[in-house]
Amino acid sequence: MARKTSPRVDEPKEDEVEVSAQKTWAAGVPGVLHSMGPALRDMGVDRSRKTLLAMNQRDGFDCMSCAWPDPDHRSPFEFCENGAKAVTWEATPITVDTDFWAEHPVSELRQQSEYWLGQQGRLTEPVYKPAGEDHYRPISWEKAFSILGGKLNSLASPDEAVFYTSGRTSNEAAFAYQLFVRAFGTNNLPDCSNMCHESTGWAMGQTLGIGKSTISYNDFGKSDLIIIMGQNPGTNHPRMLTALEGAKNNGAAIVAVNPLPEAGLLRYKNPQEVKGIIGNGTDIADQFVQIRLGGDMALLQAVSKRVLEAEEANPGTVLDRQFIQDHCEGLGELKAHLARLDADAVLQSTGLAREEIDELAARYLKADRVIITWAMGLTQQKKGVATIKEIVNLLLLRGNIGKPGAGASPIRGHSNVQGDRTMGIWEQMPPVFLDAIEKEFGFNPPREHGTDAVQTIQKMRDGDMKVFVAMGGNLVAAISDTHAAEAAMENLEMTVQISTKLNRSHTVVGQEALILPTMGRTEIDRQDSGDQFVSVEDSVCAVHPSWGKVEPVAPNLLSEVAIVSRLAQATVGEKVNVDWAGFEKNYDLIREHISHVVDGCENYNQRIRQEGGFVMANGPRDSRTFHTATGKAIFTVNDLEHVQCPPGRLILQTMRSHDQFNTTIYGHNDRYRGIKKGREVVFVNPEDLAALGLADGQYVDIHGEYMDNKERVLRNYRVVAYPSARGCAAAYYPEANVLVPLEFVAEGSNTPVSKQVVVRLEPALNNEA
Ligand SMILES: Nc1nc2c(c(=O)[nH]1)N[C@H]1C(S)=C(S)[C@@H](COP(=O)(O)OP(=O)(O)OC[C@H]3O[C@@H](n4cnc5c(=O)[nH]c(N)nc54)[C@H](O)[C@@H]3O)O[C@H]1N2
Ligand SMILES: Nc1nc2c(c(=O)[nH]1)N[C@H]1C(S)=C(S)[C@@H](COP(=O)(O)OP(=O)(O)OC[C@H]3O[C@@H](n4cnc5c(=O)[nH]c(N)nc54)[C@H](O)[C@@H]3O)O[C@H]1N2
Ligand SMILES: [Mo]
Repeated sequence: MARKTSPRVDEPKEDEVEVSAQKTWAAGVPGVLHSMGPALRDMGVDRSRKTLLAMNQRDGFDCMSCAWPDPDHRSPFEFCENGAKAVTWEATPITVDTDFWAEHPVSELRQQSEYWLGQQGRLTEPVYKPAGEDHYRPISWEKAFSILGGKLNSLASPDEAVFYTSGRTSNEAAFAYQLFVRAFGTNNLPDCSNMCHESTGWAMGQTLGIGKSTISYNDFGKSDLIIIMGQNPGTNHPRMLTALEGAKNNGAAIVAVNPLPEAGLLRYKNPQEVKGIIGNGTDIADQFVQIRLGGDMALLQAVSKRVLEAEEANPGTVLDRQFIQDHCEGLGELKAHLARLDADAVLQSTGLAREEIDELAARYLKADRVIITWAMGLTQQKKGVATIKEIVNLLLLRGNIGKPGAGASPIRGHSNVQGDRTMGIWEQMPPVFLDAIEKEFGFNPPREHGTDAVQTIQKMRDGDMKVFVAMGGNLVAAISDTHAAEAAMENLEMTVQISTKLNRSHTVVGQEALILPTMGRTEIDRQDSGDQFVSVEDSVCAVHPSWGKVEPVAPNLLSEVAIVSRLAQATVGEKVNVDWAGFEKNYDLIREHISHVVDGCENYNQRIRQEGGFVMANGPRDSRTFHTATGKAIFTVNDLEHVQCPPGRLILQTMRSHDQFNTTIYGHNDRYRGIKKGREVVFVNPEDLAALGLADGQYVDIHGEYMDNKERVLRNYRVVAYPSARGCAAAYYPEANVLVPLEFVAEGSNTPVSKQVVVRLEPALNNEA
């Protein structure tokens, strides 16, 4: 198929980066214009209208950019600038044509940037790279499945294969995929969640009995105080700003805890309201707590301690004693532990003044209904699990779980990462789930835990893995320690990517490699029984259908469900009693099985068809029921640990710019932070620069420092003087993954510690002033 338009790859040169003052507000008219521009340019009016106006509507598709929930009353423009970018990126009519593969050897593609790869357009046909060759070549679907099925069946053990999932995959595709993988015989089902909210899952699971948000969308409007920790909603969950503005209008106070003064946290101009268009917008944060990287655990302990002291001063007036008595355990231990909290260690760890902590505590004490939200700033910390347990401690003290306007709310990343987990994409699914599979399908799934993302790379490195299959995503770029991860991938016999577009993981390959192109969520999914919808679960456990709206970009594309169904037939065939072919014909059949297997999804086919779908049951939220070992919510004791940063070093976080979706680079600007035409920048506080003898605009090499003493370095980064917390620097992910050691993981969740890398900046070798 010929390309409809040639790709536009306007990549800036390294030294073109322009830096201007950071913005103090987010969205507003420029947000809307920025969102429509690329869509109209790349897709034309008709495709833009069909996609943008169908986003997040009841009969449309679920936006694939993030897992932010939808309000009951939706605006006709229920999308944001970054959602529009995600849709434009997927629904582009530009395609990779057949000649492309002969023109570009894999070794050449490997030298290209993520941006360039994404700009080549949508993948349209299966391609195969045989061992010993440097080119992919187009092949038929039948051939592709027979190569992969044959390879999988030739392995000495099913555990020599690993099946990764990224979080865009629908519930239907995810359920079918994990079923196939378990029927094949392994629990090696790592996912992007391992690098994302895994710390949340563990912390909330152990203390509240469920790893999901305990609020629903409408709770934002009922809250007195919303504390946003380690999250940049202006860029990563822009529609959250509308909910925050609504909460403010209802009288809520908002506190932002972040080392960076992120634009969306400070001020918001709602593009859907007149005052957002012509006025100054709404001030969002009432208090900005500029914390040091990794200081949140100390802050939360200090606030809880103040709450307990207030109770001691005025017994019976501060704690929710009834709630604690009926529903919680462990308060005595927490009290004893916090009594010993070292106030100096808190100040050192947080970098805050005592008064700032007092102010936050006073706000917490004044509020009857408190929500705490968080994202990667907390989960990707060495003490991420413990920090989130401290959020639970603080909320439990005043009964802020399971009442209107209150709760613990992790804000998920990928649009269906939560649903994928619900459907069984996890290397450690509990026995009840595996029992239900056995009962439904009559085969005994493996019981031994599989490997998570980090363990997967380690096993590849050690030669214990042979085949890697990815349902979406870009693991080699997303995981820590890029060079180690690349070497591990290249150590494999076969790598397989099921994807919409090219990325780095298609270029760092095993001896043999396959690319299986798939349809995206925007596209009409026609099967034998008619047009199919799929379903997804958002951050607050609402499950709803998603209908594709535009013609698939190429006739030869298969849906994710179809790919899984055919791969299963080619691999496990009749060995298990599953109607794989039927799955592809009618997704209702998959949903019927989901009803029987997945707890909380009873009558799935019927409930998903109700207006707006349905909300998954949630013990803490609905009835203050806690499915922990003891049936109680648990106060936990967590030993404070301070991030150690030797003199002359900085702690570096790796984060997203405004122009990217994870490893997908839409462009080279980071509008709110004042960066244009470049990503190779490192943000440093001006006083730190002075102390280090460095200057704004200077080029430096960033050296990672870790106890293994391996050289990890990013060369030639432009220093940007930026009002970050003292001692804390920032650079963009995925590039900065080069600096994050594979073995440096969060305690208890094995998530790479992407927000706490000790680095040394040195004047760039090849660019000295
Ligand atoms: N447009 C767009 N939307 C996205 C994504 C995207 O890439 N682009 N990615 C999606 C995914 S998968 C995810 S998981 C989410 C990610 O959403 P975020 O978690 O907002 O993503 P990050 O850019 O990693 O931002 C982390 C934020 O935490 C702060 N932070 C870092 N370390 C600390 C710390 O120690 N303490 C505190 N209090 N704050 C800290 C940073 O300054 C930054 O504001 O977004 C989702 N939505
Ligand atoms: N240093 C550092 N590392 C991080 C993070 C960080 O903050 N710092 N964040 C971590 C987080 S939170 C996450 S979630 C991971 C993300 O890790 P991944 O989920 O693995 O990465 P993505 O970049 O989201 O994957 C993008 C690719 O998915 C494919 N794709 C897009 N849509 C579809 C679809 O509908 N179907 C299929 N089959 N494929 C599709 C496209 O080929 C695209 O190139 O990265 C993690 N890595
Ligand atoms: Mo994520």
